[in-house]
Amino acid sequence: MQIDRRTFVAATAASLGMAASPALAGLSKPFPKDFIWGAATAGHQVEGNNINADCWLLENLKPTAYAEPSGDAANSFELWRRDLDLVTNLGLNSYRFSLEWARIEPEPGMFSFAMLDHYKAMIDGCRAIGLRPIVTFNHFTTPIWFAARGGWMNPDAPQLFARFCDKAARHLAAGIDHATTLNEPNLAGLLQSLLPGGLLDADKAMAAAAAAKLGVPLFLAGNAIYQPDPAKVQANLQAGHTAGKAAIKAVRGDLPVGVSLAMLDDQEAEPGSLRDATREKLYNSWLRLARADDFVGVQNYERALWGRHGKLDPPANARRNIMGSEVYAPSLAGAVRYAYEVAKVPVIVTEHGVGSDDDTIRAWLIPEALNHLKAAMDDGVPVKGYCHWSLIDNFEWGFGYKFHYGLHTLDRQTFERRAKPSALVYRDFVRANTARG
Ligand code: IFM
Repeated sequence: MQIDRRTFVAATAASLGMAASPALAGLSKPFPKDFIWGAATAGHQVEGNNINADCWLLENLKPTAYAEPSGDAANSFELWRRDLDLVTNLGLNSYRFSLEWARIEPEPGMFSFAMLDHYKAMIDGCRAIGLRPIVTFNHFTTPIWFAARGGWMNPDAPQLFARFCDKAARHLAAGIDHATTLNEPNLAGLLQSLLPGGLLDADKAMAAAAAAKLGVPLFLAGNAIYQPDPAKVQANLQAGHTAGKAAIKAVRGDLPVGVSLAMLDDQEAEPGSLRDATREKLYNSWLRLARADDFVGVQNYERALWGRHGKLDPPANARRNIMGSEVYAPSLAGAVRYAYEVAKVPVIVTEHGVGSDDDTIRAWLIPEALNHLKAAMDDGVPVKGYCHWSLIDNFEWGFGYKFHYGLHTLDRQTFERRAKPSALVYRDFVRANTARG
């Protein structure tokens, strides 16, 4: 029996318990054929046994602010080929992953060729099956020795990071498609308005325990929420981005380099709201810095409604993520539009997704958000790609394995990955809405 595409789409949607949406039926003007369609992970969250990293030490400390240690994670250090297959099975053309600085430089100035070769194999492995590797040079975690020298509070931090970028780029840059230096370096400020109270104190106590254990004045992890001098950390991260990018560019000038920023879709809920002041505080200096980059990475998960005195509650009927925050499909496009307005360089969505045990929310969100993203592109915003966070359920930092962002489930004992229905929705959207030929 022959079925036409509309019937097929409706049948697929019905099998997923959804009505066929215009998103699945195909956009009138498709995404460009060279659009980057990807899924993302980060080393510490999926590799497992990242024992020289700051987070590993903190996860296994008393007191710790972590719900549980990362342990084996998804064992992607061994099983990365399986991960690449998951990406291609969805019909995507890109994989975003990160280098683990602590593996490559486990002691200051001691660089491991074996570990560089590991990441080279991943990059070559992507290329061999037609995937464009988007490589994050640093996704939060730093080596224990770096954190024990004060982390990003250390005035030497930018140069230490640039030295790592230089070594990594010499080994790896040839095969990389797009590189980002840092992941969400603006996050600490943002987290203070997003995370449950009490976490800041727990983070501070944990850092103090780590410093005492190592006999150093300050232990500051790459993902520390509590920072003794946030302005100094921001200045060093910005200098680190600039120096790291220069080091990568010195090796391969034509490699597109950017930085990935955590961005809400900030909306003005009433006149005189704190929206613009918040944008100034959380993103603008980074977005201005990104004007000198090849692209800016945008990572969006929610919107924020700003009133005169602070953030307002989401509407009562809002869909919610596992943290209780609103899941608002147009938020991605809103954040992307603002990033472009200030940075004025092309955008790559390096992360977008939802933390939820209810996969129907993810299945709803993906096509809806992508339709809004396409509308922004049709309005002239240059968006080069979209990477969904995350390829698989993984170690969600302080929340451990309780929070699920994956397109695939993860069995933590067998390491089996299984596609969720939302993964198929993403696959079908890409298939139906990308120009061919
Ligand atoms: O898991 C994180 C990722 O490491 C950075 N961006 C947000 C994700 C979901 O919280």
